[in-house]
Amino acid sequence: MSIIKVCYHGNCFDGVSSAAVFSRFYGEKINPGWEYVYQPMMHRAGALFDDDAFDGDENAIVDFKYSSSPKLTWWFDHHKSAFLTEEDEAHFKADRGGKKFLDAGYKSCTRFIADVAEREFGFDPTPIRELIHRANIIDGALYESAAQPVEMREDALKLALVIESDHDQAMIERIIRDLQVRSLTEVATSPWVVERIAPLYERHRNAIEIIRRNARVTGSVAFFDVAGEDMEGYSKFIPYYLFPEVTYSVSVSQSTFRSKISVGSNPWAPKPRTHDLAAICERFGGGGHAVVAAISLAPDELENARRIAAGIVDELAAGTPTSGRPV
Ligand SMILES: [Mn+2]
Repeated sequence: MSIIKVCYHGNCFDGVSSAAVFSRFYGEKINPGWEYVYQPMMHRAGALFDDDAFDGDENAIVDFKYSSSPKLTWWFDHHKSAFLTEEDEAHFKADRGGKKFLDAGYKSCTRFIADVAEREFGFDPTPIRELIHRANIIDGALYESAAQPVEMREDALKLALVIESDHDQAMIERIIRDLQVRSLTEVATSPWVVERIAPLYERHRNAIEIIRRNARVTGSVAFFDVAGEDMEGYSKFIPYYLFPEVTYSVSVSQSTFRSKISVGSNPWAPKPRTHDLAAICERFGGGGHAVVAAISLAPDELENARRIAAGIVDELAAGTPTSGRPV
């Protein structure tokens, strides 16, 4: 049987939803009956794609950076920093295959895929509208308040918690497959999802306390260094729940595969954002969206990460936006 390999942004609700929507579209409109193989992609220092990532008969990347590999068949992304290099960007712009798509104006890659598939390939997204709508709210941070994602009362948000912090790849794949054929609520309330929630929710409550203890506010910036704490995949809205007056948050964290600087902006801030956070992070090899971005360094580069984070805190706290050009 032929294989469609789907590489998606791992531990991300939009990445998982994108994989589900792409798969449903692919099975209905492109190659029915092909076998799906899924691989999560994570941002890290250096090369993002291993040679063996594109080992399907066709290969797709959704909600993640571009690759100029000749083996890549499909690509959908909505990130402002979609390319690792200028060569990759030129390669994409020269492509005339009609299967690679970028639009940084979209709040979620999930909706982007659904819209392109409907417009260009006659795909009917009606049965998965709820998923598309939810992914747009979650990835676009279109919540009423910071309390909504942090207090996590809705089933879809509990499913997002599982997707963002559980590392059981077989279970995440089951979610991707189920989201193609069952309603979001049904998937979110499946016993095999529900049983994962309690320990992750406990960890989430703990993350709130760790951030409360470690954060210091400078002007309109909340900064916290949580290297050494078990904090991978913590909710990016926690700082705005704790410090609703800030405009930005900057943090340093560390895991087995990276030291990470996260830079975000408060969607409910009394003082609006004035800086392009993707441009700031691109200066240090990172990227993302204007409203939220990150830099990944090697795991042993923690001190360097701390230095970069301190510089970004100063820049954001000073208030005047600087250019996105390298300094
Ligand atoms: Mn996304």
